[in-house]
Amino acid sequence: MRRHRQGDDLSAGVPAYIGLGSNLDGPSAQIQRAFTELDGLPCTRLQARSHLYKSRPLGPQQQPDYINAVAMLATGLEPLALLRALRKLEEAHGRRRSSEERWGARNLDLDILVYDDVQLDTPELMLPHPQMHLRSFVLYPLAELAPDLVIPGHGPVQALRAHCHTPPIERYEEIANE
Ligand code: A4P
Ligand code: MG
Repeated sequence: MRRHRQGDDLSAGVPAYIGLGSNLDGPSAQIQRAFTELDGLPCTRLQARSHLYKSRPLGPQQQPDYINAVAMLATGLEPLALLRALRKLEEAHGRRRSSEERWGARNLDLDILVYDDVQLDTPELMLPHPQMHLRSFVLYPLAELAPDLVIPGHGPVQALRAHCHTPPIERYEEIANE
């Protein structure tokens, strides 16, 4: 997974957890590609990735099921620089925000769930992600990577997952030709 790139200061990296979601244009392939692309961001490496999970959409129901996963990064990018880099990846996957309804179908959604111990409350970036403790499609994959991680004000991921059943979720076994 690791590729050394000259000029990267990897020792300065902090842990950041990214939620990946897709329900259009071959969702599992979109997510797999995004893992590789995350590992290719400047000053960033992919430390770990969860399995893929499948769930019904939260929000408007007239859209395909979602595939979700979580990636753990070590990154030297500041939070806003990371957010902007994630937006570029979303756009490279063909995502066009202006044509989307809120919580509507998308090729790729990349949310920063947790960035080190940073807490932020601005319209552009909220950390930790404000809905993460309520969402099965975040908590199940995140619990694989960081069960003891404490979400400020809510508790450890593993305990939150044990009480979260919305939306119903299952591990997604990859099938060729999806
Ligand atoms: N923003 C603020 N904080 C953050 C953060 N921590 N990470 C801002 C990323 N973005 C953050 O996001 C809207 C705005 O949130 C951005 O301008 C950003 O600066 P967006 O990606 O443009 O739009 P969105 O993702 O449609 O909006 P929203 O409300 O964040 O949606 P969610 O919460 O991402 O939910 N059902 C299933 N089963 N699986 C899913 O993955 N996803 C959604 C979208 C709905 N239903 C789902 C799933
Ligand atoms: Mg988003």
